[in-house]
Amino acid sequence: MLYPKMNRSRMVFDLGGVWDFQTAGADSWPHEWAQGPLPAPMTMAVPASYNDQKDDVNLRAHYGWAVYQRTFSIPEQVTGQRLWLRFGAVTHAAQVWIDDHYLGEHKGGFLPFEFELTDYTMSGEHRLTVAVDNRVDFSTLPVGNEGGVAFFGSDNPGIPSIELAKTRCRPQNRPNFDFFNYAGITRPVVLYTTPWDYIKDITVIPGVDGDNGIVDYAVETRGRGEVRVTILDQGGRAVGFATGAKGRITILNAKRWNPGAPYLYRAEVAFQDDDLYEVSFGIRTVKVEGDKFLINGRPFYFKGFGKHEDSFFHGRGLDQCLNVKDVSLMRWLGANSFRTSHYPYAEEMYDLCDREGIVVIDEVPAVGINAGGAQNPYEVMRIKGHHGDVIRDMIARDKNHPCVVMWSIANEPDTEHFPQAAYDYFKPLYDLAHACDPQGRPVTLVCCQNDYTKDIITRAMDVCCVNRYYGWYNLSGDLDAACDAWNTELDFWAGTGKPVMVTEYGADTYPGVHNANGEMFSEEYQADYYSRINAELDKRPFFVGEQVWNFADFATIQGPMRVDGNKKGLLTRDRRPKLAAHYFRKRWHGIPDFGYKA
Ligand code: GCB
Repeated sequence: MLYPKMNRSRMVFDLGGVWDFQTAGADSWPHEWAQGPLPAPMTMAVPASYNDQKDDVNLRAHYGWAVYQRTFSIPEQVTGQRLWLRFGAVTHAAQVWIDDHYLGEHKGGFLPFEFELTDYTMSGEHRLTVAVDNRVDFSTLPVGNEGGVAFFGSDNPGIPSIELAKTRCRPQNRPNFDFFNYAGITRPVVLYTTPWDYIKDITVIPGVDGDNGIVDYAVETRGRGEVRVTILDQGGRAVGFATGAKGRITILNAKRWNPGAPYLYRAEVAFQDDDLYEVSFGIRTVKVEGDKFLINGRPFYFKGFGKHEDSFFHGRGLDQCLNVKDVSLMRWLGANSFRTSHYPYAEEMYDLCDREGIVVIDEVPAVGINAGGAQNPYEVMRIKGHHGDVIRDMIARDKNHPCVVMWSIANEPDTEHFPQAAYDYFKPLYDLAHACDPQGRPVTLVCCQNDYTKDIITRAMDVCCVNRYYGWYNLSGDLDAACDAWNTELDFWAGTGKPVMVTEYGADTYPGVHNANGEMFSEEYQADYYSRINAELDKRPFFVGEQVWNFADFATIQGPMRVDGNKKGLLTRDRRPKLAAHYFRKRWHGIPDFGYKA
């Protein structure tokens, strides 16, 4: 799906601002609210998560539907054009009405969707109503626990007072994942126009032929007519041209897009004399060869993070200033990459990473496919169809970004207790991801700390990505034992002949806690933990990357496992470096992007 852009054939109108908002019931919302102004609205900023915008525990812990509303009028200049209403993301499900017309619904909280409004472009004021459902359960991605009953902490089954109290708890979301379940209209809402006959999609497949760049392209249009494609370099000079909806263009002596040294070309697509759209792309290749991860034919080493879209007040709402700051901090740290744990991020972030040369592992919101071995998640969870949809939609959205070098189809599913079921579930999704990607990027699944000898799906991926907490959740506080465990496990992965990387390892660290003995939760422990483990990872030639957990501290549900959120950040939630950030800064500036393990 193309990102809305303004140019001489298209207009974009931002519907962001302060909307009316009202919470509704757990299972439904009164549809008559769409027929007029909300009965008792409060103000709410869009885009942003709603949870932290007011000082109200009922809003933070709200379970179920909430309704947003605003009015707008459509400028007369759009007459004769098609008009579209597009949402960057609404978490987790949305029902949309314009005036008295129901436009439709969308499931999934992290990908864009749109409706054509052309038939409703009459003059006067329009009322837009967006109902939002934040509930997660066995049918959603990310996965929540069934029932929506509040009870956090260790379960003590059988104690009468607790059992009785549980039945009286008010319903709450029980996410099966470790980040706060922020919800709302979290990304931009826009109206945009296209001409009647218009460009629907553009696919760019870069390649190389010696010093030259090859651009295979495909343009999907509505209506018939001529397609003309001009390639512009960064200085705006035309360096290639073709006509036709599909074709190949050669760029002589093309400059490569490289991590840390990006170069972007633009494909300017014209359709008849009507529509125009410009897409940025980079000339770069990505390939797994043996146990190496190659970008532009050279062995790349991932230095970076698992991240979250998470910040004070905004929750998971788009914050461009924060994104720019985060990328700046990545460079300050000498990092070159991150994973969009645990959901596709806002499109604006990928544009930024294209421009800044930051490498991205792009992940679908498939987190929580794990019932701790008690149940077979592949039987009890009703997610397979939706899982395929989010893979398809994420790749369709992000396929042209040079920053994206790999797709992650899940985080920490159960691959140990039901290994064959996991294989049967994920192998078709792995094949689907490959089939969807015109650029043929590698595909992975990020595996949980478990009995890796039983897991048969992780080793079937193009890159084996492992999340490991030796020295934290296991062998807690004993770094000798943690290094020992890592080495035993690395001997196992060496036998797969594949590239292996760590996509999560870390230690909760409360900023300001210091300890001469380097004990857990202190800043010293976090720094020692990483320096000891990295020394072991460095010895393994097939080990292609280290992504720490996490870039910054982030919000989670309250419970006895978390002190004001997850504190495994190298940075605090307000982006101040902990001791370990200084350790990594020194380390990563000394590790080249390419050839570290050559
Ligand atoms: C994990 C999860 C991540 C958690 C992290 C932790 O394995 O993938 O979502 O936040 O561990 O800190 O426990």
